[in-house]
Amino acid sequence: MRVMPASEFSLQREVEYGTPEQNESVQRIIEEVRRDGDAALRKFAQQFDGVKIEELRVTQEEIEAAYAQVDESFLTALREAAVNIRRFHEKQMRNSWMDLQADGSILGQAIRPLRRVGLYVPGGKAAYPSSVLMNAIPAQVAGVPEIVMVTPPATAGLEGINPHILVAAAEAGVREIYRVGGAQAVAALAYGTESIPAADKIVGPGNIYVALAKRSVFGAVDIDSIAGPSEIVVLADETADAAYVAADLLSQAEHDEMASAILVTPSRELAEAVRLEVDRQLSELPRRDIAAQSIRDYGAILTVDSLTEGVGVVNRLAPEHLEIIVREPFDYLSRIENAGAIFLGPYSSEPVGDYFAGPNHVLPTNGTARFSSPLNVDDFLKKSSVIYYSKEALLRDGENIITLARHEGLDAHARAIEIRLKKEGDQRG
Ligand code: HSO
Ligand code: ZN
Repeated sequence: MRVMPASEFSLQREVEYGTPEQNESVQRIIEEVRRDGDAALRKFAQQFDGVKIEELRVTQEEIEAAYAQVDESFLTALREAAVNIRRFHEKQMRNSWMDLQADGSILGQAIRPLRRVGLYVPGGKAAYPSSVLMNAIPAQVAGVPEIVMVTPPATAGLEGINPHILVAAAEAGVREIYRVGGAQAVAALAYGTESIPAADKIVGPGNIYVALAKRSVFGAVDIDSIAGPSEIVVLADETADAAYVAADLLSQAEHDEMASAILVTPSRELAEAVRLEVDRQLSELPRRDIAAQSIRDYGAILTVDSLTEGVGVVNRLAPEHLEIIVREPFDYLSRIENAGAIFLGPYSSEPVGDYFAGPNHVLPTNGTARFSSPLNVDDFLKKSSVIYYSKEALLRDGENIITLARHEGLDAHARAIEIRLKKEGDQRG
């Protein structure tokens, strides 16, 4: 792992917009699904997944069979995680509000859940039950009545859908599951087919085809942000345990070859100890090929003169995950401006947040923590403004409204107010 002064480092990361061929093929798939509906979904399942599909919807019996295939310990852990995730997201719930003014007017905001949300779950090795919980539970807490899941008909190395994914979906309250993946699944959720009614929003990670399809249907439906490779920055001082720091860096590096794991520290001793530890621990990892490449291409140990300088580096990197392992971690919290999730102290290892603590693990990547937030209940709510004007208020404000409307050359606007002022004014006077 390279060690260098932070001032010499810059993280070069490109947003993936796909090749022209990939974009073209996604457009073609979307158009075909719009035109041929279910028939197109069956055709693409045959073509891309090598599966002949009879029934698109996963049956209740299949979900029950999935329960029989997962370990008791998995189910227990999953359920406890779900409780924590639900409890955390319930804190985010907001209520409609109405404000009664002295003149009898009422202004407010009506908050409503989205009606139907589609959750994409990828089919490859990255079919994570934890991500099913993280995407579905906030929607459920928001009160979304229809949460549906789509996932490719065969999960890497398995005949059908990974039973752990089916169980996670059922535990998160997803009652409608379809075996369809790729760009065709996104198109089905956006525009609807005979068997799959259209949704209002599509969330969840996927490969480049899924990402391009989501970008393309955005506008017809809402989408979540498009996740880039995982990132972790550890800000640590000499009190940190090098083995812990190395282990946490590797926990993200193993996600994929383009994941980025960075240590920022004023301690030369820690820098050197972590460098050695990363190499030692890497050799023991089952996913060492992925992790090693990630560490080589996107990993770094950045030395700084002080923790204050380190905080500046962190804010510039705006990492998805930040761990602060220093003597007094809370002293630094208020100075962190850009980070998706902040883990404080030696026991808040990132996997605690990935799986269990309760906060969402769908987080802004690629520097977008500068302006966006973790997936949350608000992502599944929308607001309507509520306006009730009393007669008194209209008589008071009418002239101002007319002035602004005439200024914009919108006479019909002005008259809509005038007609009322005239009638109500006459009655009054
Ligand atoms: N760290 C990943 C989420 C995840 N980790 C899922 C394990 N499973 C992205 O934040
Ligand atoms: Zn992770």
